[in-house]
Amino acid sequence: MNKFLQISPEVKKALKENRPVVALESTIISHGMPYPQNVETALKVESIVREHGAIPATIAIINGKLTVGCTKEEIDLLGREGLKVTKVSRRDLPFIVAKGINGATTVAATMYIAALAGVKVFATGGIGGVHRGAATTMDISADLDELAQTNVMVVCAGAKSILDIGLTLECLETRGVAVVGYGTEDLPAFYTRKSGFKVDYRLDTAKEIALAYKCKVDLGLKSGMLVANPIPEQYSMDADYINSNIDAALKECETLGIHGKATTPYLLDKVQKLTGGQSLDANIQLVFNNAKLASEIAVELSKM
Ligand code: PSU
Ligand code: MN
Repeated sequence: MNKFLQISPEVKKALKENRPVVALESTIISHGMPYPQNVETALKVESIVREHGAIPATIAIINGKLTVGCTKEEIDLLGREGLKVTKVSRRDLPFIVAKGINGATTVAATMYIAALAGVKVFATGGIGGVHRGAATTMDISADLDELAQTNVMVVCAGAKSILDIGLTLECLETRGVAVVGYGTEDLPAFYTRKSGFKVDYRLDTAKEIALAYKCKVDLGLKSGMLVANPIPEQYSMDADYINSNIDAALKECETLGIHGKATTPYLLDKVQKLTGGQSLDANIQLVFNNAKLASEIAVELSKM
């Protein structure tokens, strides 16, 4: 075991017994949602995972340790401290570990730590991708390169239109990462069920998704897999409404000259403010929905 890993006794036992475990990220807690909804959501997601027969493993850096299976107190701390907690992507890991401080892990860093611990399935809301205007800014999330090299399946709600969805798909294709649509041919766009872009493979059951992932591993292909799960109909937002607010947020981001790792959290917060919290509600519901699917996939995988 890696000397910086700290796996909770419950997760350690589940992994040893080959029982289903679902990884959960922490940037979504500290930088993706306001307090106290962030903590409430994180704890509820854990209980949804349990209700569906898997063990939740919220991942973060706590006092410099790569922690797999945060306690309730640690989740509360990550949520309360919010933006004060360093957002940690792959490149940041050694520095936060060296300093022995706390860090909220992005999809990339969470995947890396999950793989070190032996967790195969990870649920979140949205991944980072190719930002709009990336042709000049080169703003492409490290999440995409992590998906290219780390054996963890990520269940998300598709790509948000704060990103350039078409270019994000191109980047994934180049990196050998398949995008699976759960019960859909159309890639979901986070707040809405459709983006107008096609997924690579439509699979309709958790079992089929688990089998495809198992075949990928058995083929010796070292990469992630992206599963896109559409937001439940009753929580999906009007496409024109959300997109016009995203456009306004993007414009403001550009005017203020926000760039680098601050971009994604800024856009998420701005969109939440512009929609009066409506997008936050949708965000919370889609995370619940992804936690359920990821748990079902982890259960199927543990039987194979
Ligand atoms: N998209 C969301 N919510 C989030 C994020 C993305 O809808 O919380 C977070 C995830 O942790 C993701 C990170 O890995 O933002 C991507 O940041 P960046 O674009 O800086 O790589
Ligand atoms: Mn970026």
